Amino acid sequence: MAPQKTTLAEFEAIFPKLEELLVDEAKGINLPPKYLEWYKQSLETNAVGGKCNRGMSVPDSLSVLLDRPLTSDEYFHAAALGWMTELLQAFFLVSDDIMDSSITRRGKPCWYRQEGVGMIAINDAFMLESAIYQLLKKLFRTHPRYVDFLELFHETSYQTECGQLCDLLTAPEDVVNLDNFSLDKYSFIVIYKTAYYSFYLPVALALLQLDIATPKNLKTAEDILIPLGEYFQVQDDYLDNFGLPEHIGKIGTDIMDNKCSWLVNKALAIVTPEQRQVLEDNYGRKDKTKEAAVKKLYNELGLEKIYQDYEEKRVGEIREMIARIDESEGLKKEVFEEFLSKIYKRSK
Ligand code: GPP
Ligand code: MG
Ligand code: MG
Ligand code: MG
Repeated sequence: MAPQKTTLAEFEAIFPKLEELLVDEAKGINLPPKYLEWYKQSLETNAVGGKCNRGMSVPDSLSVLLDRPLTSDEYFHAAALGWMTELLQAFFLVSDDIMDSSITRRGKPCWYRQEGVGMIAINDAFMLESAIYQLLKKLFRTHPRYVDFLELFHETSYQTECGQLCDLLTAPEDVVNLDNFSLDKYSFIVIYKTAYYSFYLPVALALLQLDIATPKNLKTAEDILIPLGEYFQVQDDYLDNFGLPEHIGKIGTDIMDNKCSWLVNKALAIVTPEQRQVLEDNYGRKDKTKEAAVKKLYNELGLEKIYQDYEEKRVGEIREMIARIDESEGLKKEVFEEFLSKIYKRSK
């Protein structure tokens, strides 16, 4: 029998069961009932409502690896791991939106900007992270790879935090220094802040669930998923400027936030001295008119076309890497083909 792909509706249907486990745990320590509601609200607003590509890729990968549809128990456990990935992402995004002074997320005001939330969002972010370990303990305590699951979540968090650190330090609010940016730094930032948790983590989780996370399989997964994740973040940077807020569910802030974005790096590589001066004078300032001047320069430089060429070239290279995969220890090329087809030419 062939593998079966999960739908967002099926995946979302698992969430209430996990939420119940989490709420029971908080009830167990007598968290006042009104505050249980706060916790539920934070879980529902921040973990649910996204595309769930990361989360759904755990059951999808599992089904491809087994080459058949999942039993309901396999699906439940894979979806639970998927939701832990989404909780990790929720923890990151709630925090990231504060650090980036972002306005909207998934078409709504960022959590910290919602009525009555403010800096309580920081504690809510911590609790979203704790929820991962609560669920892991409740559902995987007896799995032979329990310790590896724990280490994987810890390691992935550390990697993402290192990427975020580099992202933030490369983009100070008060000093704009274009010499700080480079494509090498860019690669470090995006591989660590995005690729590990978004791409490597879900596949490593599926491999662990099946207990086929051999060193060789993990290495192969990493060798392909990290470039794939890097490409994904280049898309995110491209869409920050060229995407439609209605599509991406957020308003781009990279120019005003002084970000070491793929676009500014590409611009710096081709600007004339006059154009560089435009960047010097306008990049990284919290001023809509200055932001517009940078956007205009990006158009003049033809960054849209440069991006499209990059996309074609990179996707071709990734396809070649996938074609060379050794499947002898239970890994399947199709796991990676699925990822690639989901993100190729995305507009959101
Ligand atoms: C998103 O990058 C970054 C993360 C999700 C990692 C955050 C890590 C922490 C340790 C908090 P981004 O700021 O470019 O994303 P977006 O454009 O969605 O805000
Ligand atoms: Mg951000
Ligand atoms: Mg950020
Ligand atoms: Mg972005």
